[in-house]
Amino acid sequence: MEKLQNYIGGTLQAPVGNQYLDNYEPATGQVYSLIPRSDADDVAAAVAAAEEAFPAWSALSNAERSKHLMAISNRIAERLDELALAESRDNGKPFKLAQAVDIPRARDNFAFFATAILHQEDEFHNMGAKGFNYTLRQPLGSVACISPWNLPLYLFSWKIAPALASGNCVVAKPSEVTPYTAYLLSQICIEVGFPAGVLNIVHGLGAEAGQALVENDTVKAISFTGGTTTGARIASIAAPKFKKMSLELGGKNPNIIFDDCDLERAVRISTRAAFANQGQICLCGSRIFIQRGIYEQFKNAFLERVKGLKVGPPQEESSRMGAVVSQAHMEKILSYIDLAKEEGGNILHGGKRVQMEAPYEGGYYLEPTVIEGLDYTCRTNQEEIFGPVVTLTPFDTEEEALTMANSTEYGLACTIFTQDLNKAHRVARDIHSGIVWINDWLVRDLRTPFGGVKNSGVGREGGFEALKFFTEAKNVCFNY
Ligand code: TXE
Repeated sequence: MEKLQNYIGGTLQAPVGNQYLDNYEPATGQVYSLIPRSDADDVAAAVAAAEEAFPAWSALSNAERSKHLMAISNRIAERLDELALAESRDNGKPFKLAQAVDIPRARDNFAFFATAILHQEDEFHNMGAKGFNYTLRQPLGSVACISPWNLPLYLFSWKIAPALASGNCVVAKPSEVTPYTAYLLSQICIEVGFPAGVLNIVHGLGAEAGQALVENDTVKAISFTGGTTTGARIASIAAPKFKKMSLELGGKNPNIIFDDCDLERAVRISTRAAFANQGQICLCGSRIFIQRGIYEQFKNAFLERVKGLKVGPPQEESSRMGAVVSQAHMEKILSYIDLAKEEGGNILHGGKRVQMEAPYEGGYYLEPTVIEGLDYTCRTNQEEIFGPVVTLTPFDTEEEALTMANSTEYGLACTIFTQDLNKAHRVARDIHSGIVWINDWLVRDLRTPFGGVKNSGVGREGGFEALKFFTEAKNVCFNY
């Protein structure tokens, strides 16, 4: 069986302890490769390699660093279909989705930050006759990038690219649930002659390799995306060490449908927002609030559309939804569906595992699930399920919609459907979230700030926000 390897100091290496973990294919439930079970020794070797590479990498001009990053981007483009197939196999998402979204986005992440640094300007504060100040933004040194399983290469590269572009060396840990495309990225780095030690990729469990990386005193910053509980744990270790932290955590995003909306559009986009990637996107609109006057109309049209979402093997052209990422995650989602029933919810559609025929009979397939009749304060409506489960809740007034929408501990994203310009911007202003879409969902402009409020995290990724995170500002004051 294929054994993945760590990428340290420019070479592919077995873990020091020679231990491996099983890597499952969600579509079949079978183990298909082995992942290094790295420990603190592997992390120490990766950090040492990063430290050694840092002086030369940080001394390069932006234009030179840009060329190295563009080489990675171009090679991702050349291997796009192969990477998409690997992502689909590793994660369970439809191949078409990985081909249209995940891998193009990974390519674009490298290209975006490779070119962003060509346009960077530094701040200058003039004091007139007295003198002036200028700000140097200097790279931090070795930084950690820890990413989750839902959008594997997409989120991995979203962190790595700005860290490298701004002159840092990186030790990155992909999710142990979906390590494969990170492994292919290490091959790509070797193919394009990326400088040794600048990017290091260490595989393994969060509690072992991940935590060793967070605890490592040489690592200056941590960029993390994952669960809120994990984020809190990482913060408790890193904060006393005064490391910089960017934490992108969970969401329980409201999708507010006003009765003056374009209904066809609201239904179409809400379906995608609820079930894209089997509902495993932190931005998914999992709580749909519908103004009472159009509740039945929306519900019927939505259900009609959801019935058309074919669940099937990820590589089949007709599959709109593939498998969820793991058996444990499937069981967690099913337990939430049971909880919803206990809480008095009425399952309008779905609610069960989908049994496929061989060779997919062991795969982790779930029906898209629509639930109504729950109070907005119940656990089903407050906790992140992170699967193909959505609730429908009626509301009467704008004020009530805001109260319900803002009631969770999360505050990542919100979607608003209305044709009333004033109302749209008023709700956008008053909603507690870092991201708002009006009459759309998951439209991404890589220059915009990305992140959440409350328990959805701290810090912002994207554009110059990310480049600022990965640098330290130093003010130089000069007196004539
Ligand atoms: O994430 P974890 P999991 C949510 C979602 C999901 C839940 C748990 O609700 O059901 O989180 O998912 C690494 N020190 N999201 O268990 O554990 C880990 O190895 C350092 C939302 O997969 O947070 C992986 O690389 N690192 C989310 C990464 O952290 C640690 C996307 C994320 O794993 C660590 C994914 C530790 N102590 C899940 N423990 C989103 N916001 O998009 C784990 N890791």
